[in-house]
Amino acid sequence: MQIVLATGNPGKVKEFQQLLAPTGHQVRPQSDFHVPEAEETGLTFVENAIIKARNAARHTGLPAMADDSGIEVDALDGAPGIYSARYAGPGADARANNQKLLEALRDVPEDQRTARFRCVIAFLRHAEDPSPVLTQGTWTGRIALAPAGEGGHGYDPVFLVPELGQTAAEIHADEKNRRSHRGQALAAFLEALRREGAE
Ligand code: ITT
Repeated sequence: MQIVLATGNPGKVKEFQQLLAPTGHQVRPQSDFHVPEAEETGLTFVENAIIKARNAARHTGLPAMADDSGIEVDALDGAPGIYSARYAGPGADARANNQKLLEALRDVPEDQRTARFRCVIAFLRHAEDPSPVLTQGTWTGRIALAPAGEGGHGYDPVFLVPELGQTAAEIHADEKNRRSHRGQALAAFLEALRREGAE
């Protein structure tokens, strides 16, 4: 099946392509179709994922999937959450977001720096699909005291995987995909598609 991937984030595109490579699905980023970015006006990951997938389905006439994700930090009452991409302001880059997060946690001791990545995937068979497929994944860890690693994207350099003692930017991409919120949400999505095909 040809599916449009409704994201403008190259880090997500790379991970989706790695994760979907062994499947038969042909997933093409929305930039291939010149889809304009949707405004994320939702108040939840679910709402924003649906908004983005619907926008791409509308502009292409093809089935579309979107990922809305972010990081929730317990010491900040779950912030930045759905606002993760724009934590340090509109158009902020990853470095600025990470710096702001480390600053906000400056006085928070290691054992209280717990956090989790969340990812919701929405899939719409067509723009007016009344029952989108929705799946989600969570990845629990801690915010590091300082950034480390060159891999990944976004908050990966400050997201410590406690079992490995390394940040998400220090581990191999395959290792991240096996553990990550996105990997889990995508595995659940592929399972839902398989079940739908079987029905
Ligand atoms: P699209 O909306 O175009 O998909 P975006 O980057 O704006 O791109 P979101 O609104 O879903 O996407 O924001 C998610 C932010 O959460 C993203 O910009 C990262 O900063 C962070 N994030 C999500 N998944 C991540 C991951 O696997 N590693 C590091 N940071 C991640």
